[in-house]
Amino acid sequence: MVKQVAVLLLAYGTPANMDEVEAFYTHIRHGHPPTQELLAQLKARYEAIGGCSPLISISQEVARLLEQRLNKVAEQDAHFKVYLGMKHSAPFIADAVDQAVNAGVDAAVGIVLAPHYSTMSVGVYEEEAKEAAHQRGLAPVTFVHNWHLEQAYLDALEKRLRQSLAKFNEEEKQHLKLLFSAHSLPRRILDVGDPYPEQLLETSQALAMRIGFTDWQFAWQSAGRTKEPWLGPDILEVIDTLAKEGYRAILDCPVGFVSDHLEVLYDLDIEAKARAEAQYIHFERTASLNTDEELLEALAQSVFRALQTIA
Ligand code: FEC
Repeated sequence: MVKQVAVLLLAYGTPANMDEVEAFYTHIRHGHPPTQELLAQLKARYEAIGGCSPLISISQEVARLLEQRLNKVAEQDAHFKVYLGMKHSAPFIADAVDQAVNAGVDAAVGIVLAPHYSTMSVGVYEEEAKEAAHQRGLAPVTFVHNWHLEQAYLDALEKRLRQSLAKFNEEEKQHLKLLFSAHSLPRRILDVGDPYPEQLLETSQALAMRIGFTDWQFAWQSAGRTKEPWLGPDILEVIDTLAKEGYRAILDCPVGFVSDHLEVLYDLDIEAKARAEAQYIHFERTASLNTDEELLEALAQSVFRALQTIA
């Protein structure tokens, strides 16, 4: 008999339009509404990228293509259905689980569209998915914790790094700093030995080695506007320091993100770029993976590996 496998493909979420920004922000802030000032600032960031983040449409396309890929490659005794669930906006993680329950499946695999594990990111998706599955009587969810060294993911980023390096002239390349960046998290994750910083460095190191580049460093980006300290240095500070050191070219590879969304289109393309250009630095960032074949391959391989652990 053909085994029915649900893949819960999970992503951050985004407001569908400007009217939903407040509800989205309140959800991110664990039910605490933002001040009018913070809300206005967030709305201004969405307006600056055209009013809407492409995160949901890209994630929906990834879900569709991943389902096709899994069914093309898989052996005949498994049939995959991919259900997209968001942490902070509809369709929520529980909605994806509902769909899987209604379809009646024999096994479920959860994977997040974020390659690196943190108790505060992937750990939360996992908890929510498992809780929803448990409450609704879905098969136990086997979770992919991280896929930050998956070959196809590294291949895709290596290709993008090489494409971006070609945008600098020879003189700029002589004095170019390569940055790798990811969403910052509150510094307290270090107290629990969270693997997030280490996994990000592993990805960065592997990529720098692949392209034979030694002048690189890691920078954090997009820290939340909360009172507690966040991991640093922030990419904006790093740009200022590099300007003082005389760098005139920076290439940033946001390894922690897979798609275009607010934190890439605003924080890097608008804010970081402006900060660099004000100091006469040529700033580029690698193109997002979005619906790239190699991203789909990395996700598919991770799902197959997870399935082997339950077979
Ligand atoms: O395009 C969009 O509309 C959504 C872009 C977006 C992505 C994203 C990914 C991650 N976040 C992570 C951690 C945190 C923590 C907080 C937090 C806050 C925000 C705020 C916005 C936001 N994040 Fe985000 N994140 C995106 C957007 N993030 C907007 C509010 C910022 C503010 O305070 O003004 C703090 C709240 C909390 O305690 O939860 C922590 C991590 C990722 C990467 C992994 C993933 O995608 O899940 C980690 C995309």
